Amino acid sequence: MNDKLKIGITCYPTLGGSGVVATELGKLLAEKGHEVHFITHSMPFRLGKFHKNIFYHEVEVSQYYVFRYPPYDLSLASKLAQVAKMEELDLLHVHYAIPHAVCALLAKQMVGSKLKVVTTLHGTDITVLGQDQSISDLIRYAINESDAVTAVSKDLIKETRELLDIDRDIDLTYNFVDKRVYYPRDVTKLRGEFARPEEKILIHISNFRPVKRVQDVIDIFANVSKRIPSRLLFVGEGPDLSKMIAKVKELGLTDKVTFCGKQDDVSQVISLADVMLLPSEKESFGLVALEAMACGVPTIGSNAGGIPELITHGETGYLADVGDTETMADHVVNLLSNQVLYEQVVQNCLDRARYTFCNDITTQQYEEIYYRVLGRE
Ligand code: U5P
Repeated sequence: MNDKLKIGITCYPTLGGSGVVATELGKLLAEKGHEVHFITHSMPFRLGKFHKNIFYHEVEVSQYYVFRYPPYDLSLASKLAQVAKMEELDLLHVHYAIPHAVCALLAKQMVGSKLKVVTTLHGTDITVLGQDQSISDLIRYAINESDAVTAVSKDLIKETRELLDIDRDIDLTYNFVDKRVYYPRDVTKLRGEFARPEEKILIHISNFRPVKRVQDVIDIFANVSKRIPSRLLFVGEGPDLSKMIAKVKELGLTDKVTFCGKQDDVSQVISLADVMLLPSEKESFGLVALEAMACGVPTIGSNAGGIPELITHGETGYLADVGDTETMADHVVNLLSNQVLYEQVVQNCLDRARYTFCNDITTQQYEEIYYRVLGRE
């Protein structure tokens, strides 16, 4: 089946794996000829330039004075219904159960059951909100009433079933990277601006939330830098950033660590690095590790959540228990001290990213789900 669809997409448009994946998926669907309507509170940051077949509808929140809290969720539901009607959308693909799936289900009630709702679970709505009794019934409702539900790792599916007592079908749709954007680049010149030729570069990219355990990144680097000449690059910003800047100073590592801040396009900076560090406490997938893998940069991190589904220990990177920074540092040193092993691991990364997590596979998988819910298989 290859008829073209009209798809509404709602996601968190700011930094974070779910918004990035939703935006990239929308761009790829548009390239395949589908009409894609982003319905969000601000422009998704990876949307970038003008694209044929992509439309953007901004959700404006009413500031009417009787509202103690501006009702974003109701404004979104109403906008989803409005766009669905006006543009004759076939379906809404919403990323995150709360509030997006709930809003989409309300829009569906307003528009009629021909409008289908596909919900993708990315993590936080299950692993954090799912534990909150006051909201778990609503999340369960959103999941059970969606026409299809997908999740980005087997671990997340398992957790959804256990925490929320869900037994409906959930499709596994791993995250993906666009191979035209993430590939190994020759960055010799740029690298010279960050490190001396004998120095190795370690990188960490995140939203600096406590769950990312950025402190562990510093501990790993402090250990590694005593054993091999190396530097650390941090990309991104978030709640723990200032604490981490202070920590780096306290440890006397300021000369070896660069905080690059938030970057809109990380594909080039990743290629500067020799390894990626991802020691998270929880991670439903770990998109940055995949972005690194596609650029030929192995990840050393924790075996939390969905990370082991992405990183095959000993083949495309190395994993240790959450908080075991010593073992992680040993893995970094072993890998970076053995050129033959390093080249093999890099090759494994490139193959795995290309054959297992590539944009073509995932886009087709989502299309099949759309056709299935619309009864057009
Ligand atoms: N990200 C950026 N710029 C930054 C920090 C993060 O684009 O400054 C992106 C990562 O490249 C990744 C996403 O696509 O945000 C974070 O995903 P995750 O690793 O939290 O799943």
